[in-house]
Amino acid sequence: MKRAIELAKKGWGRTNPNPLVGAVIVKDGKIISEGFHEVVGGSHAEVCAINNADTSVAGSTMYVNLEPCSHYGRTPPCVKAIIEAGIKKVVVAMIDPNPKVSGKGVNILKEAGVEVEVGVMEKEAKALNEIFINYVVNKKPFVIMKTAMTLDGKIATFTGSSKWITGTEARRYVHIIRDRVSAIMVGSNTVIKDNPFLTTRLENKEGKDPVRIIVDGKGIVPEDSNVFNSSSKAPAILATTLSIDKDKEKRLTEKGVKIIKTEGEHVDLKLLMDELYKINIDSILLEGGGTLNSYAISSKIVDKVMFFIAPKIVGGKNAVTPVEGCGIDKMEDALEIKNVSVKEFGNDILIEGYLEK
Ligand code: AOF
Ligand code: ZN
Repeated sequence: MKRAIELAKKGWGRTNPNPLVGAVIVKDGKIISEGFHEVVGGSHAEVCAINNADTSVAGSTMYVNLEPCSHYGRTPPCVKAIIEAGIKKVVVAMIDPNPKVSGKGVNILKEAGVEVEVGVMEKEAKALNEIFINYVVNKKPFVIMKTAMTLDGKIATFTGSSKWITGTEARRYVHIIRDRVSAIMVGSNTVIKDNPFLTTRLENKEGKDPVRIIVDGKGIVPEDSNVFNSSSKAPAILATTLSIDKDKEKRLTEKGVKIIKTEGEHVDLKLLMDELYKINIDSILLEGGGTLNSYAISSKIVDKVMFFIAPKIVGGKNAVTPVEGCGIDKMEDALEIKNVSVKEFGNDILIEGYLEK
């Protein structure tokens, strides 16, 4: 199962909004075949493993990190392929949270006389597919708020200088995350101040750019900003309100920018999430700044946080912090981060954890 999970990770950033799945076929104590889900719409991991076998898989055991599917979707059901191949036993890490499958896959296998064991490395399998689980259960994109701050909690100096807070290893990891998620989201201030491309730059692999989402209620982001003019194949989305200038909206649309509008003075982030879910965006890396972060937290759209901390002190009471807005008044109301874990990147540390919504 460990190997199946390792294989599943090869699909990172390519299977969205579908799950990461790996499958291993074992016969007489030896691995005789392996497969993983490479790309959304492509063959499922189980079918890849069966097709990749050089010898007969009849009488073998399959290890797979997600319950085999029972439905006709983009591809025919995997349970059918497993039964027809004569596989004797299937070891599954977790039941599929997708209501189209959930439990039905296991039942069909059992009815056909295939032995099934469920729950092997379940915790690891659920962590691996946290984005997919949230997508099919909550029908929302999984939002990861990422920030890089100094030891004294600043995301820039008082003059706005922010290049660079963290070192190369930490920044490289952020690009790996950009490669895995469907979209990246920033506020208008970040685009105006930093003029970022919001693309993925990896060293030894071709990266996949995420869809670039700019939250700009007033419609003030300049049309010549890099996000609207780069050669990236990934679409740009401007999330704004009805107050955007009609001619500007027209010109941006002609450039290929998708405009999503909500009513009211500010972009309604919850409604925006519903719209993004509808276009298959299963995950969003929220890269600030402080105002959008605060608004995202108060709108309860954030699922996970990633705080990179660099061992530097910049000071300054006007230097911005990762979460601006008004803040809460009582410490007992502070947002608590659950399942906290810590990683090191060079001299920087990363604290990750989850928000209860
Ligand atoms: C995958 N890859 O390896 C497995 C999946 O959209 P479809 O028709 O490809 O079906 C997707 C569903 O199939 C998915 O939500 C999950 O429930 C199940 N298993 N999906 O994309 C795989 N094993
Ligand atoms: Zn399947």
